[in-house]
Amino acid sequence: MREQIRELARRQDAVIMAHYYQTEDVRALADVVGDSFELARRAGDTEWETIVLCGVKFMAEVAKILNPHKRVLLPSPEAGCPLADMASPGDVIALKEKHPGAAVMCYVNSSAALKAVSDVCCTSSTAVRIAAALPNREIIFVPDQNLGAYVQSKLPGKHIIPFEGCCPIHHHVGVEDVAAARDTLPGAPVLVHPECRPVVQREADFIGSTAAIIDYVDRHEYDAYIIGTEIEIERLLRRRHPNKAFVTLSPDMLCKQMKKTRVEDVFNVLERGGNEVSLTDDEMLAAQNCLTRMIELGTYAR
Ligand code: CIZ
Repeated sequence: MREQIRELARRQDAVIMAHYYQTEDVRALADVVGDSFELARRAGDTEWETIVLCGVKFMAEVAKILNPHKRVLLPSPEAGCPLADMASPGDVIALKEKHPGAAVMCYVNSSAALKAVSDVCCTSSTAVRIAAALPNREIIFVPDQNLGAYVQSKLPGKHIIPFEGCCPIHHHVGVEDVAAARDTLPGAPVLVHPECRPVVQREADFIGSTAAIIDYVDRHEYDAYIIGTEIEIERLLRRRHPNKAFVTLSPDMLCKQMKKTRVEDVFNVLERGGNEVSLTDDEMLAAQNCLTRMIELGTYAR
């Protein structure tokens, strides 16, 4: 099936992109593997006619908004992100009325409608630098409260007004999980994602996006690491560093939505078509500015 997928992609001038949280067999099909920022950036760069986005709905929407004339296919159309639907445009409008001088920054894990009412978008790898680059002191941050708190901790001169959303996978881990993991792998550094709660962030040796966590392990010489993000990152790191030990903070850090895409779905979407992301011109136009600003400020930030 792998061969057939490659051939179908070649004939349709399609690029296959996969998020780090996709399973190994799906990532192995991809021309580009990365975090949301990298996928968004490369989707905009690419000369291909079709983008097959192995990830969740908001990622495919981002690719489409940045490339309105391309065909963007989501192999598993039911793969969503619970965080993306936590805040509505109405919530942002209400916050804007309360804080008229504030910029609205929205995490990429959000709907196209939320991006349309935001001034700038960000990913976890770019949030701090993009917030720092904004002229406003007050920033309404939607929808992830923990990433908002992380940005606030890094930029005390700013006033971050967080929305109360969260990623259930990251939010549910606690300090007791950190203590248990430290007992399992004594001396191993604890690397956590900023979607974890501030109490957990404070216990960590390093806080960073998936790309930053992978980079940290690549650059350090410890024998073992404790990983505080979706379990696929531990699996990816094990393959990359077979002589090192890894443990994820909790076995529950598994995003079922990210695991919905199977190799067969990639085959089916290329062979039969369908599952094409469809947004109206108005929806795309309204959300575009916030994403192009993210790419500009985020690329500079990297
Ligand atoms: O930005 C992303 O792709 C997500 C969901 C996490 C991360 O830190 O890469």
